[in-house]
Amino acid sequence: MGKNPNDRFATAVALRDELLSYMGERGRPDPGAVSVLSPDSLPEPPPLEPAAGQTPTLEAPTAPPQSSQKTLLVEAPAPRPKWMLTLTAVVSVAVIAIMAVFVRMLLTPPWPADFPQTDFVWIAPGEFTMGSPDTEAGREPDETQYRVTLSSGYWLAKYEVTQEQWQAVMGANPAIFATLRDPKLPIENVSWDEVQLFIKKLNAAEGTDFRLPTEAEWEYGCRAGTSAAFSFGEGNARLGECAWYKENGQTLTHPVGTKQPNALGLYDMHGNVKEWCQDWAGPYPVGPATDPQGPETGTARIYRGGSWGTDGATCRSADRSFLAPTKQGSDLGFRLCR
Ligand SMILES: [Ca+2]
Ligand SMILES: [Ca+2]
Repeated sequence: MGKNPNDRFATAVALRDELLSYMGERGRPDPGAVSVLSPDSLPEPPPLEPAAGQTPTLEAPTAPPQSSQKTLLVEAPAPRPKWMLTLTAVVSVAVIAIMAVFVRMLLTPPWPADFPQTDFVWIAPGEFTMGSPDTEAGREPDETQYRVTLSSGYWLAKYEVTQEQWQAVMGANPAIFATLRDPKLPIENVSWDEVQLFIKKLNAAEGTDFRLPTEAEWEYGCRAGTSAAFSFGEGNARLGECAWYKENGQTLTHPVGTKQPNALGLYDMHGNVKEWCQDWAGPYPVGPATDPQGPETGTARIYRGGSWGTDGATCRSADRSFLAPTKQGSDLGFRLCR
């Protein structure tokens, strides 16, 4: 009599397992030799024939390889998840961006990349008589002379700050004469308070210490060692060569540096636009002073030098004027100091 069907099935399974085990041993490469095999030289895996009536079993793709390097070489790597590809792309872009910023920092000139280069003149420490003598034509009572010592040297800009420089820092051009579309025109129509914002922003971007000159620093630079009404001498005879003022200004600003400079190489100290200084307005000290800064407080700030709209007398080295720090004018700008 035949065996119980269950017993026969069990026997068949045992035989199959033994066969599979045997074939597995034969087909498995010697672990010691695997490392020198190239994928081409690897033997084909032995075919596994399912036993009759059995459904072939498939290993789950994520099951860890049984032996090894052979499996690693033959199997295609599992595709990376999408999130990993996205993360890789994001990290790559970030790294490139950081490198670009770093390279830009290395190549950046001392001004912002789009800030036109400007020049400064070194003014050495020294002494001078500030104000004007009673005999000077056009003088006013607030110009009482006194002796000033400037104990430190400083850099004073050769030119008035231009519209393009203001635009580069502030992103806008508020000048009344912006309509003339010449970037070398001096900036005007900016209040003392707005000038402070410009300087603060420029210094924050550049790590510099630009500021407005004090009134004493301005006059010392304007005089360039002279004591006459103008840096080129007395009288208005040469004023037209050295300044844009009421007689030649045509009621407009003009590109900076287009008249003769003074002996220090400073342009437009007389005329073109008036120039804000640091000091609050007030009377001069009585007696000599070192590094005068003006009154500690006040309601108006000093400006100097006359403009395209003023007469010659207002362009004198000693002339003083003042205005509330919130006010602007189409003939009022500034130059930088540091
Ligand atoms: Ca000027
Ligand atoms: Ca005056």
